[in-house]
Amino acid sequence: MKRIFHLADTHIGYSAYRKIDEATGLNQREVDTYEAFKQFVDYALDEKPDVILHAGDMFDSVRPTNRAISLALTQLLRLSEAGIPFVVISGNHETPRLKETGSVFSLFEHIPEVYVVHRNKYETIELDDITIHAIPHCDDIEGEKKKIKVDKNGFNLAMLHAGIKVRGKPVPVFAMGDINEQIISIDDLTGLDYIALGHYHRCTKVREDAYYAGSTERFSFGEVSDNKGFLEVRLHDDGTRKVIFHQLRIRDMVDLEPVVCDGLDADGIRRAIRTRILDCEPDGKIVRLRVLGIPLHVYHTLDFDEFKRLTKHAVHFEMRYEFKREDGGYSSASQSAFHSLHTEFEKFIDRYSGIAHIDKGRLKELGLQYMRKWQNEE
Ligand SMILES: [Mn+2]
Repeated sequence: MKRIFHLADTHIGYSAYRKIDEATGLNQREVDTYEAFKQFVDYALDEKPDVILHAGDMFDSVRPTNRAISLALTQLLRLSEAGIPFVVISGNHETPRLKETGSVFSLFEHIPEVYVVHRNKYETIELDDITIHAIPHCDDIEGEKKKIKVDKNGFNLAMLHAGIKVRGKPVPVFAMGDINEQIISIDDLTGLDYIALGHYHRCTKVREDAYYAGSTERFSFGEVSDNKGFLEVRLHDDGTRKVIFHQLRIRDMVDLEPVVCDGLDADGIRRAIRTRILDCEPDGKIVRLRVLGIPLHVYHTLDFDEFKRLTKHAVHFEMRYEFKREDGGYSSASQSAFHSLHTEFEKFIDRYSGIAHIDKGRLKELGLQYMRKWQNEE
């Protein structure tokens, strides 16, 4: 029997919101990604799997900070010293657009038991009777895939970082909407014992032999209902397999039940908002509260200072107010406890009316992605 730990999308070095971790003085969300990875490594050291597969986006950006690199290095050395092989492919977040930029992964190449695959092409790694067919994020994933030759002696594993389209469905089903993501099919990948996928952030069984491990943290409210963790894959000698999800303990993210203002008077609305805030015990959490159909005159009577005071120990508390328009529809403006550039940008897009032909959700997503990238490169 072989035991494989499969994880992906740790996005080490990600940061968001303005909350600072008091112990380290660092961005709280950055610390959270470090903690999640460390927690995984602690678990691996206790359980000693035969191999660990990291299916890409280990780092959040092409140029992680020295701190992010140092954190990753420390954890990889712990695994290396314990003799646990660690194989990682580069994902779309950490693959440079220009080859001259060089990959951060080249720093890890000389660590015993650590195998990094980042050269824009398919590579194989042999570990005793396990063959790992690894394809990093690259220009021609479809072409590289064709090079996979399954060796019938021993176990064959594949690693890929991409969105997957499913036969018979017109739209890519497992995609993130990143500008540079690759969307592929895995219909032609057969005869492997297991395919470890990265990129899609929700842990998902795509096929009997192919899974996304999902990310190890929640990176947007779109992931609010996901459990995060990694997969343990047990491959038995008789060809059967068992896949077990292990959940990591990570920061709470809550999208509260919206306050619906219809039928409430001004007092009722103020009380409802206050109750929602207090009931969710926001300290240390990432929270969003939507207030739907609030009349403008009531909005102007809200005690924003009080809301700020009640939510000041949250890692992030986002209030989104949607106003009732004359025609019965909603127009939204969000008031965040923290007016970050991100929030201001989202508010601007929400309010801007000259772009009816543009998908605002998609525009926001792209804009936020660029901002994160600039932030990381600074
Ligand atoms: Mn990705």
